[in-house]
Amino acid sequence: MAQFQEVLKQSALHPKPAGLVLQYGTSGFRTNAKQLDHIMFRMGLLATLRSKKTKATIGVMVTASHNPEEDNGVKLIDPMGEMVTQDWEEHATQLANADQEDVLTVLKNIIEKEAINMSQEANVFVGKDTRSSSASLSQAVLDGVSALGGHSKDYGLVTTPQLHYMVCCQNTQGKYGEATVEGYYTKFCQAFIQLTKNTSNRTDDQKHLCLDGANGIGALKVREMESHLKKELQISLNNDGSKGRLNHQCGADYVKVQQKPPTGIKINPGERCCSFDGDADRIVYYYTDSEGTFHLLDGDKMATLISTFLKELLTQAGLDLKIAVVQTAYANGSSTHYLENTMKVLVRCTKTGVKHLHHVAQEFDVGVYFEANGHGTVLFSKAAEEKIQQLAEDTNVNDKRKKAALLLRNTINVINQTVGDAISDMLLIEAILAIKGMTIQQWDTIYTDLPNRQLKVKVADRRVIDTTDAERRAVTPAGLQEAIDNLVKKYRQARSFVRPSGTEDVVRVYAEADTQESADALAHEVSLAVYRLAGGVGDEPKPL
Ligand code: G16
Repeated sequence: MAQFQEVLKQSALHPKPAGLVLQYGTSGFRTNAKQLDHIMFRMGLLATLRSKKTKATIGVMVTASHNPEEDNGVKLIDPMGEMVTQDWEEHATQLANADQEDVLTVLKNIIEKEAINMSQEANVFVGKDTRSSSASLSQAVLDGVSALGGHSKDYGLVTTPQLHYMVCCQNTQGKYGEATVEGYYTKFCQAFIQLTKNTSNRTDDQKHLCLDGANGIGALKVREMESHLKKELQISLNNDGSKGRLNHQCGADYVKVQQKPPTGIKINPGERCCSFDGDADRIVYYYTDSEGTFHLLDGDKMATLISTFLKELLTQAGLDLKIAVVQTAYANGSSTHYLENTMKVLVRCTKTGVKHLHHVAQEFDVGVYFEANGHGTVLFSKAAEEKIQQLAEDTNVNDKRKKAALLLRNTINVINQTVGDAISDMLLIEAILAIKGMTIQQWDTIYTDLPNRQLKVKVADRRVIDTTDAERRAVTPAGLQEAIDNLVKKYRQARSFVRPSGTEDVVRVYAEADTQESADALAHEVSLAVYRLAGGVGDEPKPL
Protein backbone atom coordinates (compact mmCIF):
# COMPACT_ATOMS: atom_id res chain seq x y z
CA MET A 1 0.00 0.00 0.00
CA ALA A 2 1.26 3.47 -0.92
CA GLN A 3 0.25 4.72 2.56
CA PHE A 4 2.65 2.31 4.21
CA GLN A 5 5.48 3.35 1.89
CA GLU A 6 4.84 6.94 2.99
CA VAL A 7 4.90 5.90 6.65
CA LEU A 8 8.27 4.20 6.12
CA LYS A 9 9.70 7.21 4.32
CA GLN A 10 8.42 9.73 6.89
CA SER A 11 9.30 7.56 9.86
CA ALA A 12 12.95 7.65 8.82
CA LEU A 13 12.81 11.43 9.28
CA HIS A 14 11.66 10.93 12.91
CA PRO A 15 14.15 8.30 14.14
CA LYS A 16 13.95 6.70 17.56
CA PRO A 17 17.04 7.14 19.79
CA ALA A 18 18.60 3.66 20.26
CA GLY A 19 17.65 1.88 23.46
CA LEU A 20 15.04 4.40 24.59
CA VAL A 21 12.02 2.77 26.28
CA LEU A 22 9.05 4.86 27.43
CA GLN A 23 5.68 3.94 28.94
CA TYR A 24 2.33 5.63 28.36
CA GLY A 25 2.09 6.92 31.95
CA THR A 26 -0.40 8.70 34.21
CA SER A 27 -1.05 11.19 31.47
CA GLY A 28 0.64 10.02 28.28
CA PHE A 29 4.35 10.03 27.41
CA ARG A 30 6.57 12.45 29.28
CA THR A 31 10.31 12.98 29.23
CA ASN A 32 12.98 15.41 28.11
CA ALA A 33 11.73 17.09 24.93
CA LYS A 34 14.87 16.07 23.00
CA GLN A 35 13.78 12.42 23.14
CA LEU A 36 10.27 12.85 21.89
CA ASP A 37 10.28 13.57 18.15
CA HIS A 38 9.71 9.93 17.11
CA ILE A 39 7.03 9.51 19.81
CA MET A 40 5.11 12.49 18.43
CA PHE A 41 5.27 11.21 14.85
CA ARG A 42 4.10 7.78 15.97
CA MET A 43 1.28 9.23 18.08
CA GLY A 44 0.17 11.07 14.94
CA LEU A 45 0.00 7.65 13.25
CA LEU A 46 -1.83 6.09 16.19
CA ALA A 47 -4.36 8.92 16.52
CA THR A 48 -5.14 8.46 12.82
CA LEU A 49 -5.81 4.75 13.38
CA ARG A 50 -7.92 5.53 16.45
CA SER A 51 -9.94 8.00 14.38
CA LYS A 52 -10.51 5.41 11.64
CA LYS A 53 -11.52 2.85 14.26
CA THR A 54 -13.98 5.13 16.11
CA LYS A 55 -15.10 6.97 12.95
CA ALA A 56 -14.68 10.14 15.00
CA THR A 57 -12.25 12.99 15.57
CA ILE A 58 -9.38 12.26 17.96
CA GLY A 59 -7.22 14.82 19.81
CA VAL A 60 -3.47 14.96 20.37
CA MET A 61 -2.16 17.46 22.92
CA VAL A 62 1.54 18.26 23.09
CA THR A 63 2.35 19.23 26.68
CA ALA A 64 4.22 18.13 29.79
CA SER A 65 1.79 20.04 31.97
CA HIS A 66 3.26 20.56 35.47
CA ASN A 67 6.72 19.19 34.58
CA PRO A 68 9.71 21.50 33.90
CA GLU A 69 10.08 23.59 30.74
CA GLU A 70 12.73 21.27 29.23
CA ASP A 71 10.35 18.29 29.33
CA ASN A 72 7.49 17.68 26.98
CA GLY A 73 4.86 15.04 26.43
CA VAL A 74 1.77 13.94 24.58
CA LYS A 75 -1.78 12.99 25.60
CA LEU A 76 -4.34 11.30 23.32
CA ILE A 77 -7.98 12.38 23.52
CA ASP A 78 -10.89 10.05 22.71
CA PRO A 79 -14.12 11.05 20.87
CA MET A 80 -16.15 12.38 23.83
CA GLY A 81 -13.15 14.37 25.04
CA GLU A 82 -12.06 11.76 27.57
CA MET A 83 -8.59 10.21 27.88
CA VAL A 84 -7.82 7.41 25.44
CA THR A 85 -8.84 3.90 26.61
CA GLN A 86 -6.39 1.62 28.37
CA ASP A 87 -6.08 -0.94 25.55
CA TRP A 88 -5.01 1.86 23.21
CA GLU A 89 -2.49 3.04 25.81
CA GLU A 90 -0.91 -0.37 25.29
CA HIS A 91 -0.87 0.10 21.53
CA ALA A 92 0.73 3.49 22.14
CA THR A 93 3.48 1.98 24.30
CA GLN A 94 4.21 -0.73 21.74
CA LEU A 95 4.36 1.68 18.84
CA ALA A 96 6.49 4.14 20.80
CA ASN A 97 9.07 1.50 21.69
CA ALA A 98 9.23 -0.32 18.33
CA ASP A 99 12.67 -0.29 16.74
CA GLN A 100 12.85 1.79 13.59
CA GLU A 101 12.60 -1.22 11.28
CA ASP A 102 9.60 -2.64 13.19
CA VAL A 103 7.31 0.40 13.08
CA LEU A 104 5.33 -0.89 10.12
CA THR A 105 4.92 -4.36 11.62
CA VAL A 106 3.59 -2.95 14.91
CA LEU A 107 1.27 -0.62 12.98
CA LYS A 108 -0.08 -3.51 10.90
CA ASN A 109 -0.60 -5.61 14.05
CA ILE A 110 -2.72 -2.84 15.58
CA ILE A 111 -4.72 -2.52 12.34
CA GLU A 112 -5.35 -6.25 12.33
CA LYS A 113 -6.12 -6.58 16.03
CA GLU A 114 -8.55 -3.67 15.94
CA ALA A 115 -9.97 -4.67 12.53
CA ILE A 116 -9.47 -1.16 11.20
CA ASN A 117 -10.87 -0.26 7.80
CA MET A 118 -8.00 1.68 6.23
CA SER A 119 -10.24 3.33 3.65
CA GLN A 120 -12.17 5.06 6.45
CA GLU A 121 -11.51 8.83 6.68
CA ALA A 122 -9.56 10.08 9.71
CA ASN A 123 -9.63 13.42 11.48
CA VAL A 124 -7.20 14.54 14.19
CA PHE A 125 -7.19 17.78 16.23
CA VAL A 126 -3.76 18.89 17.48
CA GLY A 127 -2.92 21.43 20.19
CA LYS A 128 0.22 22.52 22.04
CA ASP A 129 1.34 24.37 25.16
CA THR A 130 3.85 27.26 25.30
CA ARG A 131 7.05 25.20 25.72
CA SER A 132 9.69 26.16 23.15
CA SER A 133 9.89 22.51 22.02
CA SER A 134 6.13 22.25 21.42
CA ALA A 135 6.16 23.82 17.92
CA SER A 136 8.42 21.23 16.27
CA LEU A 137 6.94 18.36 18.29
CA SER A 138 3.38 19.20 17.26
CA GLN A 139 4.63 19.39 13.65
CA ALA A 140 5.89 15.81 14.09
CA VAL A 141 2.35 14.78 15.18
CA LEU A 142 0.91 16.47 12.08
CA ASP A 143 3.51 14.64 9.92
CA GLY A 144 2.34 11.34 11.41
CA VAL A 145 -1.29 12.08 10.62
CA SER A 146 -0.57 13.06 7.03
CA ALA A 147 1.72 10.04 6.48
CA LEU A 148 -1.34 7.82 7.01
CA GLY A 149 -3.54 10.07 4.88
CA GLY A 150 -5.52 11.54 7.82
CA HIS A 151 -6.93 15.07 7.95
CA SER A 152 -5.75 17.30 10.74
CA LYS A 153 -6.65 20.61 12.28
CA ASP A 154 -3.92 22.43 14.13
CA TYR A 155 -5.40 24.52 16.97
CA GLY A 156 -1.94 25.83 17.85
CA LEU A 157 -1.63 27.22 21.37
CA VAL A 158 -4.52 25.96 23.50
CA THR A 159 -4.91 24.64 27.04
CA THR A 160 -5.27 20.86 27.35
CA PRO A 161 -8.94 21.12 28.45
CA GLN A 162 -9.69 23.43 25.51
CA LEU A 163 -8.55 20.70 23.11
CA HIS A 164 -10.65 18.10 24.98
CA TYR A 165 -13.61 20.48 24.59
CA MET A 166 -12.98 20.92 20.81
CA VAL A 167 -12.92 17.16 20.26
CA CYS A 168 -16.20 16.70 22.15
CA CYS A 169 -17.87 19.62 20.30
CA GLN A 170 -16.79 18.20 16.95
CA ASN A 171 -18.03 14.69 17.70
CA THR A 172 -21.36 15.87 19.09
CA GLN A 173 -21.95 18.00 15.99
CA GLY A 174 -21.83 21.19 18.05
CA LYS A 175 -24.26 20.02 20.77
CA TYR A 176 -21.58 20.48 23.42
CA GLY A 177 -20.60 23.88 22.00
CA GLU A 178 -18.81 25.39 19.03
CA ALA A 179 -15.42 23.79 18.32
CA THR A 180 -13.48 27.05 18.44
CA VAL A 181 -11.61 28.91 21.17
CA GLU A 182 -14.19 31.68 20.84
CA GLY A 183 -16.97 29.10 21.26
CA TYR A 184 -15.27 27.88 24.45
CA TYR A 185 -15.14 31.39 25.96
CA THR A 186 -18.72 32.11 24.94
CA LYS A 187 -20.13 28.91 26.43
CA PHE A 188 -18.37 29.01 29.79
CA CYS A 189 -18.43 32.80 30.33
CA GLN A 190 -22.12 33.10 29.44
CA ALA A 191 -22.94 30.39 31.98
CA PHE A 192 -20.84 32.22 34.57
CA ILE A 193 -22.63 35.52 33.89
CA GLN A 194 -26.01 33.75 34.15
CA LEU A 195 -25.03 32.09 37.41
CA THR A 196 -23.87 35.31 39.02
CA LYS A 197 -26.53 37.64 37.63
CA ASN A 198 -28.50 37.80 40.89
CA THR A 199 -25.43 38.58 42.95
CA SER A 200 -25.24 42.16 41.66
CA ASN A 201 -24.54 43.62 45.09
CA ARG A 202 -20.99 42.19 45.02
CA THR A 203 -18.30 44.80 45.51
CA ASP A 204 -15.30 45.10 43.17
CA ASP A 205 -13.24 43.59 45.98
CA GLN A 206 -15.45 40.49 46.00
CA LYS A 207 -15.17 40.23 42.22
CA HIS A 208 -11.40 40.41 42.40
CA LEU A 209 -9.20 37.32 42.01
CA CYS A 210 -5.41 37.12 42.02
CA LEU A 211 -4.28 34.50 39.48
CA ASP A 212 -0.89 32.84 38.99
CA GLY A 213 -0.76 31.61 35.38
CA ALA A 214 2.38 29.46 35.98
CA ASN A 215 3.96 31.34 33.02
CA GLY A 216 2.03 29.00 30.77
CA ILE A 217 -0.76 28.69 28.26
CA GLY A 218 -3.49 29.28 30.87
CA ALA A 219 -2.28 32.86 31.36
CA LEU A 220 -2.53 33.59 27.61
CA LYS A 221 -6.00 32.12 27.44
CA VAL A 222 -7.31 33.99 30.50
CA ARG A 223 -6.13 37.23 28.84
CA GLU A 224 -8.06 36.30 25.69
CA MET A 225 -11.15 35.39 27.70
CA GLU A 226 -11.28 38.41 30.03
CA SER A 227 -13.57 40.62 27.91
CA HIS A 228 -16.22 37.85 27.88
CA LEU A 229 -16.50 38.11 31.67
CA LYS A 230 -17.86 41.66 31.46
CA LYS A 231 -16.03 42.67 34.67
CA GLU A 232 -18.13 40.18 36.70
CA LEU A 233 -14.78 38.61 37.54
CA GLN A 234 -11.79 40.93 37.77
CA ILE A 235 -8.57 39.02 37.45
CA SER A 236 -5.12 40.34 38.30
CA LEU A 237 -2.83 38.09 36.33
CA ASN A 238 0.65 37.18 37.61
CA ASN A 239 3.21 34.89 36.02
CA ASP A 240 1.75 35.58 32.61
CA GLY A 241 4.79 34.24 30.76
CA SER A 242 6.26 37.65 29.95
CA LYS A 243 9.36 37.05 32.07
CA GLY A 244 9.44 34.01 34.38
CA ARG A 245 10.01 30.37 33.45
CA LEU A 246 7.17 27.89 33.04
CA ASN A 247 6.17 26.22 36.35
CA HIS A 248 9.34 27.58 37.98
CA GLN A 249 8.57 28.42 41.63
CA CYS A 250 4.99 28.99 40.61
CA GLY A 251 1.94 27.13 39.38
CA ALA A 252 -0.52 24.74 41.01
CA ASP A 253 1.92 21.86 41.56
CA TYR A 254 4.54 24.09 43.24
CA VAL A 255 1.95 25.71 45.51
CA LYS A 256 0.36 22.38 46.47
CA VAL A 257 3.55 20.42 47.08
CA GLN A 258 5.55 23.23 48.72
CA GLN A 259 2.52 24.50 50.62
CA LYS A 260 3.48 28.11 49.96
CA PRO A 261 2.51 30.91 47.55
CA PRO A 262 4.33 31.36 44.24
CA THR A 263 7.60 33.24 44.61
CA GLY A 264 7.57 36.93 43.82
CA ILE A 265 3.83 37.60 43.97
CA LYS A 266 2.62 40.20 46.43
CA ILE A 267 -0.48 38.87 48.17
CA ASN A 268 -2.54 41.05 50.50
CA PRO A 269 -3.86 39.41 53.69
CA GLY A 270 -7.19 37.70 52.99
CA GLU A 271 -6.92 38.15 49.20
CA ARG A 272 -8.46 35.28 47.19
CA CYS A 273 -5.75 33.73 45.00
CA CYS A 274 -5.41 30.74 42.71
CA SER A 275 -2.72 29.04 40.62
CA PHE A 276 -3.01 27.12 37.33
CA ASP A 277 -0.53 24.49 36.20
CA GLY A 278 1.44 24.51 32.93
CA ASP A 279 -1.39 23.39 30.64
CA ALA A 280 -4.26 24.76 32.75
CA ASP A 281 -5.93 21.51 33.70
CA ARG A 282 -5.31 21.98 37.42
CA ILE A 283 -6.10 24.77 39.85
CA VAL A 284 -5.59 25.35 43.57
CA TYR A 285 -6.83 28.28 45.70
CA TYR A 286 -5.10 29.93 48.67
CA TYR A 287 -4.80 33.03 50.84
CA THR A 288 -2.59 34.31 53.62
CA ASP A 289 -4.14 35.54 56.87
CA SER A 290 -3.31 38.69 58.85
CA GLU A 291 -0.50 36.80 60.63
CA GLY A 292 1.03 35.87 57.29
CA THR A 293 0.06 32.18 57.61
CA PHE A 294 -0.55 30.47 54.27
CA HIS A 295 -3.84 28.58 53.78
CA LEU A 296 -4.22 26.17 50.85
CA LEU A 297 -7.61 25.18 49.42
CA ASP A 298 -6.78 22.24 47.21
CA GLY A 299 -8.78 19.79 45.08
CA ASP A 300 -10.35 18.23 48.18
CA LYS A 301 -11.65 21.61 49.38
CA MET A 302 -12.98 22.31 45.87
CA ALA A 303 -14.74 18.94 45.71
CA THR A 304 -16.34 19.64 49.10
CA LEU A 305 -17.54 23.13 48.17
CA ILE A 306 -18.89 21.96 44.81
CA SER A 307 -20.63 18.85 46.13
CA THR A 308 -22.19 20.81 49.04
CA PHE A 309 -23.51 23.36 46.55
CA LEU A 310 -24.87 20.71 44.20
CA LYS A 311 -26.44 18.67 46.99
CA GLU A 312 -28.24 21.73 48.33
CA LEU A 313 -29.54 22.62 44.86
CA LEU A 314 -30.70 19.05 44.18
CA THR A 315 -32.60 19.06 47.48
CA GLN A 316 -34.19 22.45 46.74
CA ALA A 317 -35.12 21.25 43.25
CA GLY A 318 -36.67 18.10 44.74
CA LEU A 319 -34.58 15.92 42.46
CA ASP A 320 -33.59 12.50 43.72
CA LEU A 321 -30.24 12.10 41.98
CA LYS A 322 -27.33 10.07 43.29
CA ILE A 323 -24.26 12.22 43.97
CA ALA A 324 -20.80 10.85 44.72
CA VAL A 325 -17.31 12.25 45.21
CA VAL A 326 -14.32 10.43 43.71
CA GLN A 327 -10.89 10.94 45.27
CA THR A 328 -7.45 9.31 45.29
CA ALA A 329 -5.19 8.17 48.12
CA TYR A 330 -3.80 11.73 48.26
CA ALA A 331 -7.15 13.06 49.51
CA ASN A 332 -6.71 14.56 52.95
CA GLY A 333 -8.20 12.28 55.62
CA SER A 334 -10.24 15.21 56.98
CA SER A 335 -11.92 15.76 53.62
CA THR A 336 -12.97 12.14 53.30
CA HIS A 337 -14.22 12.15 56.89
CA TYR A 338 -16.23 15.34 56.32
CA LEU A 339 -17.75 14.11 53.04
CA GLU A 340 -18.76 10.75 54.47
CA ASN A 341 -19.82 11.70 57.96
CA THR A 342 -21.08 15.27 57.80
CA MET A 343 -22.24 15.60 54.23
CA LYS A 344 -23.28 11.98 53.98
CA VAL A 345 -22.20 11.60 50.38
CA LEU A 346 -20.76 8.48 48.87
CA VAL A 347 -16.95 8.65 48.51
CA ARG A 348 -14.97 6.39 46.19
CA CYS A 349 -11.17 6.11 45.93
CA THR A 350 -9.26 5.30 42.72
CA LYS A 351 -5.70 5.19 41.48
CA THR A 352 -3.97 8.48 40.65
CA GLY A 353 -4.72 9.92 37.22
CA VAL A 354 -7.89 11.68 36.16
CA LYS A 355 -8.59 8.94 33.64
CA HIS A 356 -9.33 6.61 36.58
CA LEU A 357 -11.45 9.11 38.50
CA HIS A 358 -13.39 10.06 35.38
CA HIS A 359 -14.55 6.50 34.77
CA VAL A 360 -15.75 5.98 38.34
CA ALA A 361 -17.56 9.34 38.35
CA GLN A 362 -19.49 8.20 35.26
CA GLU A 363 -21.24 5.57 37.38
CA PHE A 364 -23.33 8.21 39.22
CA ASP A 365 -26.03 10.75 38.31
CA VAL A 366 -23.69 13.44 39.54
CA GLY A 367 -20.02 12.46 39.93
CA VAL A 368 -17.73 15.07 41.46
CA TYR A 369 -14.10 14.04 41.01
CA PHE A 370 -11.00 15.83 42.18
CA GLU A 371 -7.44 14.88 42.87
CA ALA A 372 -5.98 16.73 45.85
CA ASN A 373 -3.57 18.41 43.39
CA GLY A 374 -6.50 20.35 41.91
CA HIS A 375 -7.24 18.22 38.86
CA GLY A 376 -10.94 17.50 38.53
CA THR A 377 -14.42 18.28 37.30
CA VAL A 378 -18.06 17.20 37.67
CA LEU A 379 -19.91 14.74 35.44
CA PHE A 380 -23.69 14.67 35.02
CA SER A 381 -25.33 11.59 33.54
CA LYS A 382 -27.52 12.14 30.48
CA ALA A 383 -30.58 11.22 32.55
CA ALA A 384 -29.64 13.75 35.25
CA GLU A 385 -29.16 16.50 32.67
CA GLU A 386 -32.54 15.70 31.14
CA LYS A 387 -34.33 15.80 34.50
CA ILE A 388 -32.74 19.14 35.34
CA GLN A 389 -33.59 20.53 31.90
CA GLN A 390 -37.24 19.38 32.17
CA LEU A 391 -37.64 20.96 35.58
CA ALA A 392 -36.06 24.23 34.40
CA GLU A 393 -38.63 24.37 31.58
CA ASP A 394 -41.62 23.19 33.63
CA THR A 395 -44.15 25.99 34.13
CA ASN A 396 -46.00 24.15 36.91
CA VAL A 397 -43.34 24.06 39.61
CA ASN A 398 -42.96 26.45 42.52
CA ASP A 399 -40.42 29.28 42.44
CA LYS A 400 -37.97 27.61 44.81
CA ARG A 401 -37.70 24.43 42.74
CA LYS A 402 -37.56 26.38 39.51
CA LYS A 403 -34.79 28.67 40.77
CA ALA A 404 -32.73 25.66 41.88
CA ALA A 405 -33.27 23.94 38.51
CA LEU A 406 -32.14 27.04 36.62
CA LEU A 407 -29.05 27.32 38.79
CA LEU A 408 -28.30 23.64 38.20
CA ARG A 409 -28.71 24.10 34.44
CA ASN A 410 -26.27 27.02 34.39
CA THR A 411 -23.89 25.08 36.63
CA ILE A 412 -23.83 22.26 34.09
CA ASN A 413 -22.99 24.81 31.39
CA VAL A 414 -20.10 26.38 33.31
CA ILE A 415 -18.44 22.97 33.77
CA ASN A 416 -16.11 21.37 31.24
CA GLN A 417 -17.27 17.78 31.64
CA THR A 418 -14.64 16.36 29.30
CA VAL A 419 -11.74 16.70 31.78
CA GLY A 420 -10.47 18.76 34.73
CA ASP A 421 -10.16 22.35 33.51
CA ALA A 422 -8.56 25.15 35.54
CA ILE A 423 -10.49 27.90 33.71
CA SER A 424 -13.89 26.21 34.01
CA ASP A 425 -13.20 25.14 37.63
CA MET A 426 -12.21 28.72 38.46
CA LEU A 427 -15.48 30.06 37.00
CA LEU A 428 -17.46 27.42 38.90
CA ILE A 429 -15.78 28.14 42.25
CA GLU A 430 -16.08 31.90 41.74
CA ALA A 431 -19.78 31.51 40.93
CA ILE A 432 -20.46 29.33 43.98
CA LEU A 433 -18.67 31.75 46.32
CA ALA A 434 -20.63 34.64 44.79
CA ILE A 435 -24.00 32.86 45.04
CA LYS A 436 -23.36 31.72 48.60
CA GLY A 437 -21.90 35.12 49.54
CA MET A 438 -18.95 33.25 50.98
CA THR A 439 -15.40 34.46 51.54
CA ILE A 440 -12.39 32.20 50.94
CA GLN A 441 -11.85 32.15 54.72
CA GLN A 442 -15.41 30.87 55.31
CA TRP A 443 -14.90 28.23 52.63
CA ASP A 444 -11.65 27.20 54.30
CA THR A 445 -13.35 26.57 57.65
CA ILE A 446 -15.69 23.87 56.26
CA TYR A 447 -13.15 21.41 57.67
CA THR A 448 -9.53 21.57 58.79
CA ASP A 449 -6.93 19.63 56.79
CA LEU A 450 -4.71 17.17 58.58
CA PRO A 451 -1.11 18.38 58.26
CA ASN A 452 0.56 16.50 55.42
CA ARG A 453 3.77 16.23 53.44
CA GLN A 454 4.69 14.95 49.97
CA LEU A 455 8.24 13.91 49.11
CA LYS A 456 10.04 12.30 46.16
CA VAL A 457 12.65 9.53 46.32
CA LYS A 458 14.94 8.66 43.44
CA VAL A 459 15.39 4.91 42.90
CA ALA A 460 17.21 2.92 40.20
CA ASP A 461 13.98 1.49 38.78
CA ARG A 462 10.68 2.78 40.13
CA ARG A 463 8.84 -0.21 38.64
CA VAL A 464 10.06 -2.31 41.59
CA ILE A 465 7.21 -0.69 43.52
CA ASP A 466 3.86 -2.27 42.80
CA THR A 467 0.72 -1.17 44.64
CA THR A 468 -2.81 -2.33 45.34
CA ASP A 469 -6.01 -1.00 46.97
CA ALA A 470 -6.07 2.20 44.87
CA GLU A 471 -2.33 2.68 45.55
CA ARG A 472 -2.83 2.74 49.33
CA ARG A 473 -0.69 -0.37 49.90
CA ALA A 474 2.63 -1.49 48.40
CA VAL A 475 2.79 -5.13 47.28
CA THR A 476 6.47 -5.02 46.31
CA PRO A 477 9.31 -4.79 47.21
CA ALA A 478 9.06 -7.27 50.05
CA GLY A 479 8.95 -5.70 53.51
CA LEU A 480 8.13 -2.16 52.37
CA GLN A 481 4.46 -2.14 53.36
CA GLU A 482 5.29 -3.74 56.70
CA ALA A 483 7.86 -1.02 57.33
CA ILE A 484 5.32 1.69 56.45
CA ASP A 485 2.69 0.12 58.74
CA ASN A 486 5.14 0.10 61.64
CA LEU A 487 6.13 3.73 61.07
CA VAL A 488 2.52 4.88 60.80
CA LYS A 489 1.75 3.28 64.19
CA LYS A 490 4.16 5.72 65.87
CA TYR A 491 2.01 8.76 65.09
CA ARG A 492 -1.53 9.93 65.77
CA GLN A 493 -4.17 10.16 63.01
CA ALA A 494 -1.40 9.03 60.70
CA ARG A 495 -1.51 7.58 57.21
CA SER A 496 1.17 7.11 54.58
CA PHE A 497 1.60 5.47 51.19
CA VAL A 498 4.13 5.31 48.36
CA ARG A 499 3.69 4.96 44.60
CA PRO A 500 5.81 5.24 41.47
CA SER A 501 5.08 8.48 39.61
CA GLY A 502 3.66 8.15 36.13
CA THR A 503 5.02 11.50 34.96
CA GLU A 504 8.51 11.68 36.51
CA ASP A 505 11.27 9.18 37.22
CA VAL A 506 10.67 9.19 41.01
CA VAL A 507 8.75 7.41 43.76
CA ARG A 508 6.23 9.64 45.53
CA VAL A 509 5.76 9.50 49.30
CA TYR A 510 2.69 10.90 51.07
CA ALA A 511 2.18 11.19 54.82
CA GLU A 512 -0.35 12.89 57.05
CA ALA A 513 -0.65 13.08 60.84
CA ASP A 514 -2.03 15.22 63.66
CA THR A 515 0.80 17.78 63.56
CA GLN A 516 3.05 19.12 60.79
CA GLU A 517 6.14 17.89 62.71
CA SER A 518 4.70 14.35 62.82
CA ALA A 519 3.66 14.43 59.13
CA ASP A 520 7.16 15.64 58.18
CA ALA A 521 8.89 13.05 60.36
CA LEU A 522 6.69 10.23 59.03
CA ALA A 523 7.23 11.30 55.40
CA HIS A 524 10.98 11.33 55.99
CA GLU A 525 11.03 7.92 57.68
CA VAL A 526 8.91 6.37 54.92
CA SER A 527 11.25 7.95 52.32
CA LEU A 528 14.17 6.27 54.05
CA ALA A 529 12.35 2.93 53.95
CA VAL A 530 11.78 3.39 50.19
CA TYR A 531 15.41 4.39 49.69
CA ARG A 532 16.68 1.32 51.55
CA LEU A 533 14.21 -1.30 50.33
CA ALA A 534 13.48 -0.12 46.78
CA GLY A 535 16.99 0.65 45.52
CA GLY A 536 17.45 4.33 46.29
CA VAL A 537 20.10 6.23 44.32
CA GLY A 538 22.10 9.32 45.30
CA ASP A 539 22.19 10.64 48.87
CA GLU A 540 19.94 9.21 51.57
CA PRO A 541 16.85 11.37 52.18
CA LYS A 542 17.55 13.97 54.89
CA PRO A 543 15.09 15.03 57.61
CA LEU A 544 13.06 18.14 56.69
C1 G16 B 1 -0.93 14.33 35.61
C2 G16 B 1 -2.26 13.63 35.68
C3 G16 B 1 -2.83 13.76 37.06
C4 G16 B 1 -1.83 13.25 38.10
C5 G16 B 1 -0.48 13.94 37.91
C6 G16 B 1 0.64 13.39 38.77
O1 G16 B 1 -1.13 15.68 35.85
O2 G16 B 1 -3.12 14.17 34.72
O3 G16 B 1 -4.04 13.06 37.12
O4 G16 B 1 -2.29 13.47 39.37
O5 G16 B 1 -0.05 13.81 36.57
O6 G16 B 1 0.90 12.09 38.40
P1 G16 B 1 2.12 11.25 38.95
O7 G16 B 1 2.05 11.36 40.44
O8 G16 B 1 1.86 9.87 38.44
O9 G16 B 1 3.38 11.87 38.44
P2 G16 B 1 -0.61 16.79 34.85
O10 G16 B 1 -1.24 18.04 35.36
O11 G16 B 1 0.88 16.78 34.93
O12 G16 B 1 -1.11 16.35 33.50
